[in-house]
Amino acid sequence: MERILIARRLPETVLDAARARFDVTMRDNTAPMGLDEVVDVLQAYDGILPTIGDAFSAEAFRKVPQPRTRLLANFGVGYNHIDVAAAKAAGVAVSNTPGAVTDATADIALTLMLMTCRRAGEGERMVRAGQWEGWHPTQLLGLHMTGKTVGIVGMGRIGKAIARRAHFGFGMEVVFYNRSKVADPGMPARQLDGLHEVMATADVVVLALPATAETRHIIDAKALAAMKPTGYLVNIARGDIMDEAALIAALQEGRIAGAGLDVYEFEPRVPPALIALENVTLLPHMGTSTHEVREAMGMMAVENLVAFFDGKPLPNPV
Ligand code: 8YV
Repeated sequence: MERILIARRLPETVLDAARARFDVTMRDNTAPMGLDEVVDVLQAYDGILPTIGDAFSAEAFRKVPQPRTRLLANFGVGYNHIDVAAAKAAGVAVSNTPGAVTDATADIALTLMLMTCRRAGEGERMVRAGQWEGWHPTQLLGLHMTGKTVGIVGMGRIGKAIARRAHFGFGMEVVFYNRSKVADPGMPARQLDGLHEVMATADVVVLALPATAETRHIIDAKALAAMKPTGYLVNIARGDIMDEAALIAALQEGRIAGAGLDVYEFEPRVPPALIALENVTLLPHMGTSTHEVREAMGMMAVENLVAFFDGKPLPNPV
């Protein structure tokens, strides 16, 4: 029976499914695995179900060029904590959990859009602080999303799901940037040529790109400078696609209206400068945090492990 490491506590149904087929060790620790631990586990387990932050870097594979591990069945669609080329060179396959995360992540994008445009965080803080002195017509006025333009950066599964919600739910016009041509966005939407064109056209820009070497800091000072001063930025993807220092500067100088963030460049470190800003909504990476979705992600990762060790094709290869 293959030895499998599950890198965090997962829902019981997922653990049961894994235990029915494998010799499972569950790592009961919420912190990511650092380099030393990764080096150890690559030598000790046939399969690993890792997740965000676990350091499966090129350095780890340099230290363990012939690992016992043959599959990293990642829990999550994003796998920027795994150096896939280095893993493959060491004979380690990688899978992820697309599809399972799409709707919940799109929902968090809409949550952040609404919370930020409608100043819901500010309002809640006011009530909790006992500072609400009663309704008046010019209190906490925000942006009416209905009829405005949303600019989606990265029109993959999640980008399309956000666009659908924004268009059909809020009557928003959709423009988007995507590296390759998107033949069927699934709703009325205009693909613009350049990233900066989307940043400049949208009232609300939503980042839905994977983190890769090419997308690192794609949202830099120049991209932010293209935005309308009344524009809002929402990031539900990965923190390092955005130059966080440049975003903070743009917010502090009032060059954009606000931001809604679920992810951070140096997660879980959230810069005090962001926390100090009223016009920013800050969530602790909650894109997929529902019972159903975490269960579905876990089941998908386990299905990849089972298929792989049964000698079948990986359902979700990376
Ligand atoms: C996960 C995510 O919860 O799927 C992803 O890429 O960002 C989140 O939904 C987290 O990354 C665990 O891997």
